[in-house]
Amino acid sequence: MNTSTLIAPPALVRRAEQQDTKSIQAQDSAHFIHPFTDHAGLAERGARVITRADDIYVWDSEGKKILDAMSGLWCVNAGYGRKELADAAYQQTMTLPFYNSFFNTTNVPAVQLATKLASLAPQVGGRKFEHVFFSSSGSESNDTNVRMVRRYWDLLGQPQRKVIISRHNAYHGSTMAGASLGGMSGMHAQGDLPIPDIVHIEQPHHFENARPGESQADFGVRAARWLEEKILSIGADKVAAFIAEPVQGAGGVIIPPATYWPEIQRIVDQYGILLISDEVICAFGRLGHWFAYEKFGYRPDLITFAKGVTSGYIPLGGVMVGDRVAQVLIEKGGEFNHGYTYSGHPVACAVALANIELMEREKLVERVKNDTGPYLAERFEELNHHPLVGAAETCGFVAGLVLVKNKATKKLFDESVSAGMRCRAHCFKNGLIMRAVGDRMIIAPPLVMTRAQIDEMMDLIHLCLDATVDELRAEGLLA
Ligand code: PXG
Repeated sequence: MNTSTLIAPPALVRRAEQQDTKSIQAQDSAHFIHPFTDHAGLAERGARVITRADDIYVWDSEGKKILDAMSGLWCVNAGYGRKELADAAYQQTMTLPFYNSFFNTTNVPAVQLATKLASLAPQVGGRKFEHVFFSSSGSESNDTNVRMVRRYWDLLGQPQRKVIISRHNAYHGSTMAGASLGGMSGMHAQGDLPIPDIVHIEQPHHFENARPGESQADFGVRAARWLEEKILSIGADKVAAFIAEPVQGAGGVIIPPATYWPEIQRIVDQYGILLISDEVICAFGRLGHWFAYEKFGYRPDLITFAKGVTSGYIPLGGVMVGDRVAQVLIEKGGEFNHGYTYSGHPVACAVALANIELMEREKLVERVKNDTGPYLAERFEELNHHPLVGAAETCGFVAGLVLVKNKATKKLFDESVSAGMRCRAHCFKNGLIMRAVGDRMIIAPPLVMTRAQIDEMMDLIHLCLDATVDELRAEGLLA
């Protein structure tokens, strides 16, 4: 058998590549409904067509090379073009492309991956993670969390414990439960969300939420106590769980003060509520650890993961189930009436295993923790001297900066100026993908990025910030 014909791109893809950008854009606009997209606007502008990728770069259909400082969408941790991952998918597809894990059945890659993940999740304060539930995305995993948390309290004879507390500006996915858990007002405004029994507290964002002159440390404790106030106002016996990202990603890379997580831990312990750590972005090396709770030293009961587990090469997500919940579900629970066709998908699990092996071999997690992460922090710190930057900070391999109108007073631009979108346009023009969340510019580079590539990225960031300053000054929007 000639294997090269088997892994060649299918005819449809080949044909698409031979078409010109305009006709792909026309077909796109005629048939493809994109996530989070204004389609009338997209039809006018035409979508950017990304055709291939290698290492930390992607290319568009016009042949333009772009440094992808967002790892696709926070997920291509191992970088693009990793043959090991393609080989793993190919081998597993030819061996067993699919079989379900319902009805007393299992498959080898899923068992191996669950075992591997259990070995990677560090034990903190005597809590262990020996069980994994698989899904295909972060959203599905958070739906699983809602069902598991409710089942847990039902089994313990406390069915009135229903309320899950989350935070404004959190992102936990786009399904009904995911979007409800998330704290994005624009999502809640469409379709009567949140669903009942999900409530939100304010985020621990020092730049936006601290009082004038309040230290990071004081603010961190005060922000955590919003959780306690909420628990007391609802009644502790009605609260099931608190869910949070270790560092808020889609909300704009919001890094909590060091005092925040220890105080959160005190509060969840005091009131006995479950803690869900949504690590869809933060796990698999993003913060220099396999799982991010280790960095902050807290003890979750459930951990959501997705994205980096396969470096985004194939959809896979899941929930690491801590022993507190697993024991109750397994010993008291009987059948848990929940599961997805693709729970434990053999090809996705095989790719995840290959991805983890690759990350271990190349010591990517250690590199981010001890070498490239600190170097990125050092280089990003320089941006605090840039006239347009109010505050720039990093945590492992995520980083964010806020664009300000007045550096001395930290005054923000009017929303109508769209400073972030202007900056983002300069980034694309100059071959850099950086995301704008309002006027926060954020990055989450592939973990394979070298020191030299960090320098290359920083040169581009400086160039794009300078170009944004020139544009704003030319229009009289900046002094
Ligand atoms: N939790 C967190 C913390 C996430 O970041 C999800 C759950 C949902 O995962 P799925 O696989 O269902 O998308 C995410 C996803 C952005 C952006 O604009 C971020 C995500 C997804 C789409 C856009 O930064 N994160």
